[in-house]
Amino acid sequence: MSGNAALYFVDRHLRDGNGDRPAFREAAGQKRTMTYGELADASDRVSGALAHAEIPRESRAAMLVLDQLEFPQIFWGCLKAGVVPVPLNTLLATPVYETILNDSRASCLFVSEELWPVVQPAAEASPHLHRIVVIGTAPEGAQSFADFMEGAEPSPAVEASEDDVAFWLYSSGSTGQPKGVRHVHASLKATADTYGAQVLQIEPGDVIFSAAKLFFAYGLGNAMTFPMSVGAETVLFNGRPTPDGVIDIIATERPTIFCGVPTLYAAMVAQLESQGVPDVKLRRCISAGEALPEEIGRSWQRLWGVDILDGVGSTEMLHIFLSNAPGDVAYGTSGRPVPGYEVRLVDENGADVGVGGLGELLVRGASAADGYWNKRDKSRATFEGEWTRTGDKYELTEDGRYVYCGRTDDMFKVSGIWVSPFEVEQALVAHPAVLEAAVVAARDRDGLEKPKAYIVLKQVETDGLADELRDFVKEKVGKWKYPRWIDFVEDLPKTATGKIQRFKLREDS
Ligand code: 3SK
Repeated sequence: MSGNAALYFVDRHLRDGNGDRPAFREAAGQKRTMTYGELADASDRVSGALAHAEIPRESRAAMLVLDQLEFPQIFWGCLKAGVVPVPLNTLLATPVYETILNDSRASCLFVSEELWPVVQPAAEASPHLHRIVVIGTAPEGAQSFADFMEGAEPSPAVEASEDDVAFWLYSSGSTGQPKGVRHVHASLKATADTYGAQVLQIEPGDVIFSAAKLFFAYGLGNAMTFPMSVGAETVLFNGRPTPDGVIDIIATERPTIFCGVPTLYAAMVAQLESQGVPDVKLRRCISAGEALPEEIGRSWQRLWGVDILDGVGSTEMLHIFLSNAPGDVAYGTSGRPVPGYEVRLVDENGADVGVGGLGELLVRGASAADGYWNKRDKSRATFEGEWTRTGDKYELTEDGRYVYCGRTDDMFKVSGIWVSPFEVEQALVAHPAVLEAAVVAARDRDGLEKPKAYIVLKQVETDGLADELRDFVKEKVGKWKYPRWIDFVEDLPKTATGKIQRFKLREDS
């Protein structure tokens, strides 16, 4: 039996007579729907069209695609063709897309028409791209998705080993240099069998809505592989998940499972406390991306009568490996290892750390990535045999739960997505008014981390400069990375060798 994951997640539903079951529905735009049978057919045709376009097996197909029906069609179509889809964060800036297109040497790009302007300069400069397929109206030099699919001969899934690389996801590194994380076919089923089946306990009758997008490993499991592992239905939303918009979608689409991140939960709680909760029965809510503040979990429970299961995962492990579980929730902790995963805490010398001590979290499980693309040193430093280093510091409590205590480096997450202080600093110093910049994580009113910048100017501060710098960072490195607070200072604290002492700024912030 072939190990191609598309056979299990897509075609199995046809064999089981479930082709008519609803698989995806869109909550916005054209509000289209798609059954499992329609997805099987569309992904066969994507596979055939890739072959017709002579996109070779194992080459990369970059996907800058919103949460819309074409996302699963393209993703599974690539797997069927043996082409490696690389879903990309839709919030990045042009220079980062340029880096990724060069690093991955993607031969093909699928892009939603709304996102074409931001990737266009990078796509046009890429020496590797042979084909650009735009979902919507195609500009010159590109092909529309409708044309790409027109008359494509369906092509069934190629034979693949479970250990063949199936897809990549890009994760940002501590220097802001994105790393291509290579995942094999077997990892998808491994996360569905562990977290999906045993913590989320997803069932065929569930309707799932994930505010975290499909390009993110967390969203890919929540909104695609977990529901597809049992024949459940997903609500897709192609817009920005604002608290208002998400509450509205829950009220109208009536999901049974909701997946969010702490920043969004905090904003939704504030809103729901004044406007009241829609009359919808959510049976499961989950959170990941960064540690959920205790008070947000408790308030959500009071409002909806359902706990938020807070967990921690990583792009390298594909999904959540440490989590609170139904009936076993301790707010303020990341819970216990998900069945199927083992974790360890180690000190700087690699010695195991016991209850009450602080150590780096290492994890072992079947969904670990095969390594980073073209980054041998980083792969060796992260994937130590069967154990994967997370870079997170944790403490183990007497009752076997893990409590998050920060990063081993300066990285932090905003709305569940990594931010490298170094990368934001580089963006700031590229502005003509900035002499030096240092960025640290500071906590907002909900206790969630956001970038704060300390800036030494070349000139005196002018009106509107802080806002101009925020826009500049958004443009250069990504929309979520801009500093929420900016302090203009005379100088920055430095070591004798000139390194910025971020810890001093952190004490201050
Ligand atoms: O950040 C997380 O906690 C996470 C969870 C699931 C999948 C991927 C990630 C990064």
